[in-house]
Amino acid sequence: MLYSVRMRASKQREKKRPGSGADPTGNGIHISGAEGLYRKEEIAAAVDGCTARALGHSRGEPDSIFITIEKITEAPKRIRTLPLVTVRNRSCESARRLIREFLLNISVSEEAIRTALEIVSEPAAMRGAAIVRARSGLRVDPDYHRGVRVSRLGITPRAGQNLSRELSRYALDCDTVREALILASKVASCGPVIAELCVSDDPDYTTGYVASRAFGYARLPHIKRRNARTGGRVFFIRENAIPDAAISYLEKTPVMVTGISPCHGTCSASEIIGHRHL
Ligand code: WAQ
Ligand code: MG
Repeated sequence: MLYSVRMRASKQREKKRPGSGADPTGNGIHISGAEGLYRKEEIAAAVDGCTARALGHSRGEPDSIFITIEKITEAPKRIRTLPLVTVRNRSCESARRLIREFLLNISVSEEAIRTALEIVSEPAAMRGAAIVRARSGLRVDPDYHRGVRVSRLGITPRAGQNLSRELSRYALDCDTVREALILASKVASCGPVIAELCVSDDPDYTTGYVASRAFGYARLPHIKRRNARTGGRVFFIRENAIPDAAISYLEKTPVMVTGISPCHGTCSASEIIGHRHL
């Protein structure tokens, strides 16, 4: 039997003026979140890990930490991670160009890319992701302040060990990379999703990624400037997809990573795009 353990930590606005600024929902400013699927005997350690993370976060000290533990009755869908690669990039300006290059190549429109870049350039208040139609660029998730939170995802201990081994070849075996790759792999396993763009909301984490089934998980260094409080995630869905079906899958369907695809070092964008599926 598996349990979903998820955490969200938030703080109230510092200068309180009701109804103004970055906290229109009254739910507080998002600090950090986490989710995983665990066996019963793993829950205590998972909760400890969530608490430590919430209390030690670079976005600030939370006023409240919510940890939710739910029994999962459905057998999780088993997936592999996306192949991982790092894109050669030296500046924020060229990162934008590379994002466009990747996304245009898989038929995400200029319009949709513009919408997405605006979303991830906002000071991050969302704790979830925006869903944007890949041609019209229309944003379709129902709650703009919250976004859609991908949940009920995990990795088996064995696959976790294999992933650590792969990532450590490139000195990338840390929670941030592991969790982002697991999340992106669930998102990519959602049929209507064509691609994802992610910029961390952590002020000191400047690497983001573009991901898709076509070219895998492509890490982009210098996707934002150091100390910027911007960040966010955007999932591009097929123009005619039904958003509710995708949202329900992303939020509710349990997905477990049971296999690891190869990880690669640094490559140029054209090498990655030219070798679709790596
Ligand atoms: N579901 C949907 N959106 C989420 C989730 C989730 N479970 N968790 C975070 N987000 C959104 C939310 O808007 C955050 O503001 C934004 O993503 C960034 O979240 O290979 O650290 O946890 O070096 O700050 C990517 C690169 C790091 C890792 C991503 O994201 C690498 C990261 P963060
Ligand atoms: Mg963060």
